[in-house]
Amino acid sequence: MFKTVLSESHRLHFPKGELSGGELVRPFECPERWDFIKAALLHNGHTALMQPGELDLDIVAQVHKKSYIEFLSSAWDLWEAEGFEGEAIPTVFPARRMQQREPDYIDGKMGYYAMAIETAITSGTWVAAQSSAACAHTAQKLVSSGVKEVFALCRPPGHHAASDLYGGYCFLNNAAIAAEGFLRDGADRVAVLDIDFHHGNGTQDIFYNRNDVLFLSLHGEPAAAFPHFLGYADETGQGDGDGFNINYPMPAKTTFQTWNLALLDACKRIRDYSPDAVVVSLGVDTFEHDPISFFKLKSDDFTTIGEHLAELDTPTLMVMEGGYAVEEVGQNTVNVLNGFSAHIR
Ligand code: Q9C
Ligand code: ZN
Repeated sequence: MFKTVLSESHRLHFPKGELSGGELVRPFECPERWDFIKAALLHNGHTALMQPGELDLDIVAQVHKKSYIEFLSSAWDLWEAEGFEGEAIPTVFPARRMQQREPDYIDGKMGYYAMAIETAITSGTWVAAQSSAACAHTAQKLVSSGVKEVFALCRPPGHHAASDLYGGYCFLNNAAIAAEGFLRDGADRVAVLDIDFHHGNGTQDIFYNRNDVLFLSLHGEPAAAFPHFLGYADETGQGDGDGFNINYPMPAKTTFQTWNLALLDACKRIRDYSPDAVVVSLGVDTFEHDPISFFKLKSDDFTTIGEHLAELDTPTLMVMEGGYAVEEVGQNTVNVLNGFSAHIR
């Protein structure tokens, strides 16, 4: 049985609008995702639920820049103080050949720290983002203390958030915070395996120059899929991190047969690295009916994924990322956990 760390505070982040196809639509990343996952956990006998402890701000500060944390914690207040009526969304960006300096004015700050604008900031966003990170951190502590089946039901997700960038529904990088936690608690090497449909640009960026965290990501190829500007196979790391970043971009309509070959290769690379802990950025937006993604995985395939993860035979933390086929997101997620449970020693 999995132990799940989760917090009702996720509900404090629920923007009314997401800019998609030129319209403000109801966000794909919505509170019901969490409800369906929780329901599926209980339905499958994973009844051990716990709330996170206090968030360790030192660990957050290890992953994110001080100025970015300051921005996230004050953005809504600055936005409101301007008298703006809508949710906080940027309109202007430090594009090519422009200055990369943080402006004083909130409109400028928004664009300075955004990597995408579908993600609105609202009054409860910062508290919700911290509660999500706290779930990852508390869950990591459980794994470090020897608990074998641990799931951080993080919402909002985290893997698009870099040290100083938010977007793609993400604010704090929960998986990176967990990885740092493992290192702090004695691990020499940690692998972060990102199986969300989207490239984990934030996590890649955070660890790009380091060899104590191996980052591997299976995702829709950037030429066709969000986040579009990172995630190519030739991004292999830099400096000390050279060779410790591995991307598996795949084209539209990729089926489990092909995707699984990438997973098996990633598992082999993880074994060669011999980490003390594995963090799985667990997105289930690879599902065939996901509304914003283009892979073709079926519900049963998620069970097989869990089995392969168990075969790594390494202390593992599952961290929730994306998955937007709301009614199926719960069972697909729990299938991964069930496959893992059935195969761990
Ligand atoms: N019209 C995660 O899965 N927009 N983030 C895609 C939709 C952004 C996904 C285009 C998708 C972000 C954690
Ligand atoms: Zn995703």
